[in-house]
Amino acid sequence: MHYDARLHVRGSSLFVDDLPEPPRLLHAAVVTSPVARGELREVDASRALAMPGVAAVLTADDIPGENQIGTIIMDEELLATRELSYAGEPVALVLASSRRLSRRAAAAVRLEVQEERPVLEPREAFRLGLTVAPSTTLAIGDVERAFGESRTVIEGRADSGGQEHLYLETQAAMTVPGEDGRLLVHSSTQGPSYVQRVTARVLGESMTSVEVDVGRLGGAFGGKEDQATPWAVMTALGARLTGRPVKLVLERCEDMAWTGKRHPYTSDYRMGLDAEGRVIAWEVTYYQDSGSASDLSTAIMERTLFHATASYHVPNVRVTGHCCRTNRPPNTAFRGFGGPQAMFVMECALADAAGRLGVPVRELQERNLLSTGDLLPYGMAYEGDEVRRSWEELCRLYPPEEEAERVRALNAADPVVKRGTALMPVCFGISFTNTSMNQASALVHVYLDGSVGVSTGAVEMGQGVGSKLRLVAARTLGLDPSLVAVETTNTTRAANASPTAASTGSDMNGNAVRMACHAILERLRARAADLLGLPAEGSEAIVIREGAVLLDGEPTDLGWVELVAEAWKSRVSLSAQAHYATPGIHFDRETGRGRPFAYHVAGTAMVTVALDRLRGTCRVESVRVVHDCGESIDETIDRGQIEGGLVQGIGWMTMEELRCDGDGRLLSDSMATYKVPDILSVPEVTVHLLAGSGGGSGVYGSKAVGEPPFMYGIGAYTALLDALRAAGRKEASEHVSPMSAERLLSLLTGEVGEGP
Ligand code: LUZ
Ligand code: MOS
Repeated sequence: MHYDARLHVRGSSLFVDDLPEPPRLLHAAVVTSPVARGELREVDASRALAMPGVAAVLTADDIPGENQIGTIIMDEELLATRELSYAGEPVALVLASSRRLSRRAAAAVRLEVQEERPVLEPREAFRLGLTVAPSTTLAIGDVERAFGESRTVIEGRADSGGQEHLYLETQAAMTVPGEDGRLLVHSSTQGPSYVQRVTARVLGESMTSVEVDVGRLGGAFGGKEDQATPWAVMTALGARLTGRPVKLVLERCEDMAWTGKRHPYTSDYRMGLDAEGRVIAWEVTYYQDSGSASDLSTAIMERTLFHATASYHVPNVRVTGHCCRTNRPPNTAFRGFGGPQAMFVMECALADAAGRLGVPVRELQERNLLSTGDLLPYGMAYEGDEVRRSWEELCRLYPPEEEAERVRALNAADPVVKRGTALMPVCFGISFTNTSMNQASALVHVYLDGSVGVSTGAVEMGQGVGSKLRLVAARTLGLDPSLVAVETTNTTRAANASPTAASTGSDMNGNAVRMACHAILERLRARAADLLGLPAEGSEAIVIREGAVLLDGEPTDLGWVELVAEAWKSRVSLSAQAHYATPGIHFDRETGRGRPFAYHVAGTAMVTVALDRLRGTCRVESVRVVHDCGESIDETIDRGQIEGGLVQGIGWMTMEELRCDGDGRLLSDSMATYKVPDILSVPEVTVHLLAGSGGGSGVYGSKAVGEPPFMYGIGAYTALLDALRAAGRKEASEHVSPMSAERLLSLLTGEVGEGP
């Protein structure tokens, strides 16, 4: 079970804002740009500084080091100097004795700004030559020839909207100065080492003067991979310049308005099919709304290109991605990281093609599913068989013809509610696409009472990585999990760690924990052999199970605690550090060829929806899933990830709609104006774990689970297309998600909606 659940249900888990407040604490508030685009002429803080209790107002001029928070491309200032590029861009930091005073003082800082016309549409940005990086293309086969040989060619456009992360805990950080200039930064971040590095850069100091500690996060979903950093750096800057502790916790509306989201995409596609319905040519141009700075946009576009063919085999592909610079907050990582946007386009095109050919979508899908050995557009062969096996297993459990028949019968009997059903296969590559990031470390201590402390770079954000690491340590050492404690994530115990992201947290950190525990175990077994009077090779026959030391499977007089004490007496180290690097992966960006992923995770969902043709409302009634977890480390946690992911995906596809006004200010900046799935909108979900799959380089044969289930949500969109057909709506050549109630109603009434 999720180890933290005990704490969460009692309200006793500590998040950044729950940490004891040190004396002389200053509360920070951020003054941000009121315009989406413009020039900053002057910052007048005099009225704020005159308020009793206001300690300082800091601007870019106060930064001792580099005013730069970029990760991949160095194009983002911590505090704006002159150019303002989105509404909500940080300009100044106000430090005051209370949270409320900090906000009042921030409102009293006067900015003199020359407003300019913002660019808010990615296609417009591209036309104007505004991009955050050069465009990239991935190609395989001969796409022009394949179009020439195609029997059917369809073309279209598919737009998917952005998505607010809506982590329960908003962005938060607190920095406490220590002795000799050292800073301790508590941050709600997925990437403690990023926070450490950027803090040192901005302060112009060494990384050794910054210690970052992370207990747990109240959710992240990618929104704290990169974008927890600026807020943490601001508290460190404030602490450095005032010598006092500084805390910054964003209000919900601040967080929603100022931080980046899932990238909206607008894409043009062309698909060629042969006479048998095989997709033989696939061409897409993706226009990504990157926002005003690059952030992780280029990495996200890379994952989009890699997932251009989704769960299908297409021999001739040419896909191009443009990362378009708009005057919106820099968009960022979000569960799926560009994969969902790519898969959405593919599923839209298949739905179009099926409509054109007059065959059920599932027939086209099935014909084109990836088989073992099929080449993916980045030159790696698909090595698994779970795409087809999960599809077949789902169809065995829930024959789709029967579901289609059931839906037809219901639709015939009901003039108002029209149901629709769709299958959604998912195939998602596991590893950071940037090969270098696929490394992790663990530090394990066995204490003299036999208990075990585990530190890694993995961040617990609710996903249960801590629980999994605990099970891995217990399993490797042959102990009960109650003996194992997972420590906070701290840059002094796990250095240069990759962010906990890309679904790799348990795989990589788990493997590092396994290696470190194994090293200690080897020493203990050698010591046990000695104590039992065996020759050195005798340790082979020794096993520790449930805290007992077994010889050839038989109990001995030696127990775990005794063995640990004996090892210490003879001065054997009871600690180990291990480093894990995912084996066998590489990618050449010049040629677009390699083996970027350790493996793929696959599964298939059947989604059935009910559409009210008078009200435009829809309900996702059921989702049945066959999903591959490999040999699950913890089935309860994995099922939680599958259910949570697919509900979040359904939200993205059917209700979550970001709106901003014509000046680029976010209108949907609260829970009253931004609709997310709630407990009442959760469908009946049945999850079957696919049996008998291997091939995961996850720890102990398990597979990554965080992101892949998100994309089952796309099935809600295609099921709605099916329901719309039943409601008599003609095919449209443009696809727009989310299929919000407003959009559904405008489609049903034939009026042109406003679009997201
Ligand atoms: N983060 C990242 C990710 O930096 N690289 C990736 O490939 C990735 N994939 C998924 C989620 N986060
Ligand atoms: Mo992520 S989108 O794995 O931070």
